[in-house]
Amino acid sequence: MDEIVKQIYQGIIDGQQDVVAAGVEAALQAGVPARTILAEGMLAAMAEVGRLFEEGECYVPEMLISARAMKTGLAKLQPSLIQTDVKAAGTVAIGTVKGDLHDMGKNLVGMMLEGAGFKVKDLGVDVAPETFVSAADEVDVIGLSALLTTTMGSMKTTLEALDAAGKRSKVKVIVGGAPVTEEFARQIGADGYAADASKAVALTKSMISSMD
Ligand code: B12
Repeated sequence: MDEIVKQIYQGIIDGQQDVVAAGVEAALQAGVPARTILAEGMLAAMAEVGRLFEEGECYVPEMLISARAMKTGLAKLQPSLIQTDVKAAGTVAIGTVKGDLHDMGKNLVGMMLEGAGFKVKDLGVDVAPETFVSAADEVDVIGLSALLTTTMGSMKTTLEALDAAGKRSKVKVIVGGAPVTEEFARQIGADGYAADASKAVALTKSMISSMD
C-alpha cells in the first residue's frame, strides 16, 4: 500500500481528523486515484474498525471518532470522487431506515449519484416508513440503507408501507448496506440491490431506463 494511503488508513483507525484530511490532500496531489484512496485508505480502515469492535478491542466512542475522521476525509475527497462527465436524468430519495443511525454508506451513495447527475433528496437517518412514502410522489427511485441486521426488517416494513399507500408501483426501490444481500433484496420484494456506491449508480441508471 502507498505510504500516504497507509497514513490515511491508520489516521481513520486512530480517529485523527487532521492526519486524514492532510493525508487525502497529499495523496490527491501525488496523483493517487480518488477511488484508491477511498477503497484502500478509507473503506478498508472502517472495515478494520468494525472488526476491532466485533472482537471487543474497541468500543462505540472509538467507532464514532473513526467515523468522524472518515467524514472529514470524505469531504476532502468528494470533488475528485464524483464523475461530472455524463449527466443522468432522474431523482432519488435516499435514507437510512428506521432504528438505524449509520449514515456514511448512505452519504457516499448519495454523493456518487449526485456526481453522476441525479437529483438526490437526502432523507437522513432513522427514517420512518411514512417519510419514504411521502417522498415516493417526488422521486423516481428510493434508496434504503441499513447497517444493522436488526434494522433490515425496517426495509421490509418500508416496502409494505409503500404498498399499503398504493405507491409501490410509482417508484423503484433499491436497497444496500453491509448486511444486505441480493437474496434478501429479492425476498422483501425490492427492485434492486447494490454492494457499493459505484454499483449503486449503475443500478440506479438501469432502474430509470427500465421505467421509460
Ligand atoms: C462507523 C460505525 C458506527 C458509527 C456510525 C457513524 C455514522 N455516522 O455512520 C456509530 C458509532 C454511531 C455506530 C453505532 C452502532 N453500531 Co456501528 N458500525 C460502524 C462501522 C465500523 C462502519 C460502518 C461504515 O460507515 N462503513 C463505511 C461505509 C461507507 O460502508 P457501508 O455503510 O457498508 O456502505 C457501502 C455499501 O454497504 C453500500 N450501501 C450502503 N447503503 C446503501 C444504500 C443503497 C440504496 C445502496 C444501493 C447501497 C448502499 O454502498 C456504500 C458505499 O460503498 C461498522 C462496521 C462495518 N464493517 O460495517 C459498524 C457496525 C455496522 N455497527 C455495529 C453495531 C453493533 C453498532 C451499535 C448497535 C453499537 C452499540 N452497541 O451501540 C450502534 C447502533 C446505532 C444505531 N442505532 O444505528 C455492527 C452491526 C452488527 C450487526 N450484525 O448488526 C457493525 C457491523 C460492527 C461489528 N462488526 O460488530 N456504528
